[in-house]
Parts: sequence; structure tokens; C-alpha cells
Amino acid sequence: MSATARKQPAAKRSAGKKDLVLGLGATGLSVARYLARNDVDAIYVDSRDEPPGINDLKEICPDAEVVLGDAPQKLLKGASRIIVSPGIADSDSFLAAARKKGIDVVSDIELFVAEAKAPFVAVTGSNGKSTVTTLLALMCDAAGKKGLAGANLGVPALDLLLEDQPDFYLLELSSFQLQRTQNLPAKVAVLLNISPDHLDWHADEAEYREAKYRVFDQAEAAVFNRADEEINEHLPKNLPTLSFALDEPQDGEFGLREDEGEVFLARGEQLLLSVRDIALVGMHNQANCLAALAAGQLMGLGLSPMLQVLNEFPGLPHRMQTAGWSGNVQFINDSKATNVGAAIASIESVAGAVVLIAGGQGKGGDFDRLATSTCGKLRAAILIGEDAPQLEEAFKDLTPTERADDMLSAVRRAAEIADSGDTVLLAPACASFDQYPNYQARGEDFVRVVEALTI
Ligand code: UMA
Ligand code: ADP
Repeated sequence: MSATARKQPAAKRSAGKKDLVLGLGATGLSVARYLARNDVDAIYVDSRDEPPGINDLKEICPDAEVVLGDAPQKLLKGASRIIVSPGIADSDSFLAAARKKGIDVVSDIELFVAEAKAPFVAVTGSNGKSTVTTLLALMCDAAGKKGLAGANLGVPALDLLLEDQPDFYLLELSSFQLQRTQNLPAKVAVLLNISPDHLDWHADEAEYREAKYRVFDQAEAAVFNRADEEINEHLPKNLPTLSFALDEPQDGEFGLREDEGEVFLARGEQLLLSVRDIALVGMHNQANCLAALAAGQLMGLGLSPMLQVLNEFPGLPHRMQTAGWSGNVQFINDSKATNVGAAIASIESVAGAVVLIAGGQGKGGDFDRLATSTCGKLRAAILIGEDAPQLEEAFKDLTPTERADDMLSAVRRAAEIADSGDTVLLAPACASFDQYPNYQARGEDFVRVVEALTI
């Protein structure tokens, strides 16, 4: 195809210049597929010598120029724009140099938004994004609508465009993706909660929060957590909103109501579903259910199919899943609790005393908050991974701790310490990358060890 016949997706392109695609992971490959189907040449750059997507890239565009390792700054001279993967922080020197030269830096989400023909719902927050995004996809299905879920969850956003057009795209968006997206006219923007995370990527907590608030900027309507005052203050004026929280809801709001000793999900005064009939475990998941109901209402989904989903959906893998029992001790896998806020929510959602297994890469999380807010609830904490010493320091004088070299010894020791009626909970409050390829592999290891121990 001649250069003049080539499509120019989502940006004006300067003659002789090419797009630079930074990162050859899941996002980089979805960008490669997108550019290839639009016949756009690009140069692919990754700081790793063997990035995970390198072989797939050769199949998608065999002739593409690839630069691995330290990228020379002269590459920027011929760059029309940079399409950057979310895992690359703004502090990256190549990216910083590109910005200094005034080169456009865009996310895959920006490209997705420019192409998508169906309305999209944007779900963000520090915790609960995947659960709520999945609930919304299931609710669409139950209501006879086609919902396609992806972005930070599962299928990268640009690959969703390969499917038949749905009624709704359901995008789980991370702070990394939001920070680099200028245009985001979501039909519904959902901000679940904010607690500190990813402080190894963002300059500080304020920048992290600002990235999350961006979800509201161009939205048609928003669902927000009214329990977080700062979120309330950042809602744009005149934006139609629906709120949720775990308190009693006012007219039209979503919340919890007690009736004759039983607690219900409620909309205003209307009792919707007893929390006993929710398949998901824990108060944090009651909040997720309320947020999903509010978003579903703004999407025009019927109440009854939505409640049916809440009654049946048992949750995603590695989130509060029973891995086994030894006598009267339950073992729960919450490997996806990768930050302090998630670990606190998961510990609080367990009845009785907890023997916690935690540790890994802390991402700058506030371990003192973890230690103080769970003091009294934890029988002991078994610490693993790179940041075990920092956790040990935080728990000192509050909760007994022990170190373990690996998951097998951690689970063995936790099982010895646990009393009848206790729960052994893997809620690491950390990323897994120092010990495992991802949180799934960590959760699988935990389950394997528990199964071997409890058979
Ligand atoms: N990396 C390099 N050099 C490079 C490029 C990347 O060292 O040149 C490193 C990054 O620092 C990071 C890792 O490679 O440690 C992966 O980064 P990436 O941007 O290539 O990641 P992808 O494979 O494209 O996956 C990303 C999301 N990952 C991140 O944001 C870190 C995936 O979310 C998402 O599913 C995928 O895009 C598709 O949209 C995962 C995640 O951990 C689940 N997200 C974070 C979270 O949920 O907490 C935000
Ligand atoms: P995310 O996609 O934002 O990481 P998930 O739905 O995958 O969220 O849940 C990840 C973990 O976060 C869960 O295992 C649980 O420990 C915790 N969690 C889930 N929902 C909430 C919530 N609403 N508030 C606090 N913690 C939560």
C-alpha cells in the first residue's frame, strides 16, 4: 500500500516520521495489531533485552524495526508520536526526553477511544475494579445486552475492537492509563475508592489521586463513593451522579439498610437484596455490588437481572477464595490484595482471628497503616518476599511476626500457629514480582501448598 493510501489513526502524522511504540508487553502487542490493521509503520522499543511480546511482534509485523535495551535519543528525531505502555513510568528517561521535545505521548486507551463506536463505561479505583467491571459485564449479559470487558483487566482495550460491536465496552482503567489519556468521554465513569498505591510509579499520592479523578472529566454521568470526602470535592459541577456507600442511602442513592435485624442492599428506602443472598464475600464486596447496581442503572439495565447476578457471581479467581480447610481452620487465597488498602479490607471481612501471610514488593505502601488497623485482629503475620523486613518493622510491638523463605514454609508455619476457628489468609499487601511472574502464580502456589497440606 502506498504511503498516501495509508490510514492516519487518531493523530496527524508528519511526513517521514513514524510512531514509536514503547513497551512490548500485552499493551504493545495490541498497539502493534491495531497499527498493522491500519497499515501504519512504527518502531517498537523496549528497555528489556527479551521483552515478552517479541516473538508475537515478529508474527504481527515481521518487517517492523525493533530497538531493545537502552534506546538512543536520536530515535526521537523521527518520532511523530509515542504510544506508551502503562508499566513505563513518567520518570523513564527516554519518555522524559520525548516530552521535553514536545512529542505527543498517548496511551492505548486514547487510541481506543478515537476508534470505538459503542458507548463505554470507565471503572477505576484503587481496589475492586476487576470485580465491578466483571459484574457489569455479567449484568449486561443477564439483561440481554452485549458488554465487552477489558483494558487493565484481561483483554487490552485495542483488542476489544477486533470483536463485533457491543452495546457497551466496559473498561477497567488503572491510574497509569488514566494519567496518559486526554479524551475519555465515558457514558458512565465509576470511581470506587482511593487508597495509596503505585507510589513507585507516581511522583506522589496527590498525583495518583489526580490520575483517578481524570475519569470524571468528560463523562456523561458518574458513580462515586460518597464516603470519600476528597472524591466528593473533585466531582465536576453539573455532572449527573449517583452515589454509593455502606451507610443508609438517601433518596436515589445506593447503600445498606437494616430491616428486622437483616441487612439489605438498598436504593433510597427500597430494599433490594439481603446481603446474605450475595455470593461474594465481605463488606468491601457489598460496596462493589452497590457501585455496580448504580452504574447498571445509569446504563439502563433492569434491576432484576442485575440482582440475579449478585446472587450468583462467586467472584474472580485469587480474590477471597477458599483454598481448603484443615480441621476448623479455613485457608483463603486473596493474592490479588496487592496493596495495603486491599489487604485491610480483606482482613476485616474475615470473621474471627487471622493468621496473615503477607509480603513481596511494597510499592511504597504504608505498612504502618496495615499494622495499626489490623492490630488485635491478627494472631500472627508470616512475612515473605523482598519487603518482609519493612513489614516486620511496622508490625513490631503490635502483632507477632515470623519470616518464611517461601510459600511452603509460610503456609506450614501459619497452619501450626492457627487455632481452631481461625483463618489463614494470603493477603500480601504487595506486588508479587520479586517471587512470581504475577499475582495469579502466587495464588496458585498458595492453593497448591494448602491442598498438599490439608489432604
Ligand atoms: N517494562 C520494562 N521496559 C519496557 C516496558 C515495560 O521494563 O520497555 C516493564 C514495566 O516496568 C512493567 C512490565 O514491564 O513492570 C509490564 O509493563 P507493560 O506496560 O508492558 O505491561 P503490559 O503487559 O502491557 O500490561 C499492561 C498492564 N500492566 C501494567 O500496567 C503494569 C496490565 O495490567 C493490563 O492487563 C495490560 O496492560 C492490558 O491493558 C496488569 C497490572 O498489574 C494486570 N496493572 C496494574 C494493577 O492492576 O495494579 C496497574
Ligand atoms: P482491582 O482490579 O482494583 O485490583 P479486584 O476486584 O481485583 O480489584 O480486587 C482486588 C482485591 O482488592 C481483592 O482481592 C480485595 O482484597 C480488595 N478489594 C476488592 N474490592 C474492594 C473494595 N471495594 N474496597 C477495598 N478493597 C477491595
